[in-house]
Amino acid sequence: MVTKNRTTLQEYLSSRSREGIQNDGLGAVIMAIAEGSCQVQQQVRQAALADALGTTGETNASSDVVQRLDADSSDIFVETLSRCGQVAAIGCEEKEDPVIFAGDVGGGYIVLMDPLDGSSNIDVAVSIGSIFGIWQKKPGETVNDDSLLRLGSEQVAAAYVVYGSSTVLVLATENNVRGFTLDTESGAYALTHPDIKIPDNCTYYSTNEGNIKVLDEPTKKAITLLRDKYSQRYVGSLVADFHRNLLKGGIFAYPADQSRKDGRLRLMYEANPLGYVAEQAGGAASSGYERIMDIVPQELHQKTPLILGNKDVVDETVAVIKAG
Ligand code: FBP
Repeated sequence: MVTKNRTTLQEYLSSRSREGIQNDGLGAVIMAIAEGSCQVQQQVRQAALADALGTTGETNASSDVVQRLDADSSDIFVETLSRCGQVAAIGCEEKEDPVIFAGDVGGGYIVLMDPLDGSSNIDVAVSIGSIFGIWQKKPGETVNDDSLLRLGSEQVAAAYVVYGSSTVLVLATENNVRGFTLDTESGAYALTHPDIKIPDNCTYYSTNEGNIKVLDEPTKKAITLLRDKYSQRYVGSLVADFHRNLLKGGIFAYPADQSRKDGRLRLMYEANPLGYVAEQAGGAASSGYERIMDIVPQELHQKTPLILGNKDVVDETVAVIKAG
């Protein structure tokens, strides 16, 4: 078993709660995410064989067509998170309304999730992922729909999973980002990336160049500057593009454009969690106008432009956009 000499995710979380760094409840939420992702990665890898590809024929709150695996992944994570007994509410890309666990069923955490990110890549065997933002319920709070509209800066943890050539779970807590790779033999996640810091040098820029024709002039100028300085990589799955750039140095940009004034990506379960990971790893996340973590949310499924990655390059890009 390749995990033999490695710390497993469970061992890592147990040691943190033993050291009093983090309470057990958060550890249980992370393990519920890990358990769900094991089921999802299995479904993703077997989907064509099980005739589980294709769409449900429905659209979600963002008017995206829901893939069958989107819906299955959502059900899987809602089940594992509710069963862990530590979650008070879940906000999900594929569900119009929050799932709220009242009374003693509900625990102390609020989870916002994109259960399967990169929908356009699901049927073509390209890397996809799952994204989670984790907030702590306010003391004595009776959770309702508004309880999910929290500032990104109030997150206590964030995590994402990449289903690529390997399955990797990245967990961020305050000033601490680690990566765990799934050992498909033992079914356990093992520590493979002990202390992730975004490299000083930016190597890649990731953006859909096909949108350049619908960008305003300042944003077009900003993207052109990135093109002149860095090598392009764009998978079309936010998680996969972000993960590469986090490990190798890079910037991801999905700015606003003429038809999408708020961009394409969602604040609560895409921009906030990955922005939190980026910041804990020494990077930055902006809408092009303000820090993502400072955006006061109005709606569960609201969108935001997103510029994410090496801090100095994010700041430069934002300065060009703001300069008008
Ligand atoms: P979902 O798949 O979760 O809806 O996420 C949106 C997304 O697929 C991102 O993963 C990706 O970065 C972006 O849209 C790709 O958009 P486009 O196809 O316009 O480049």
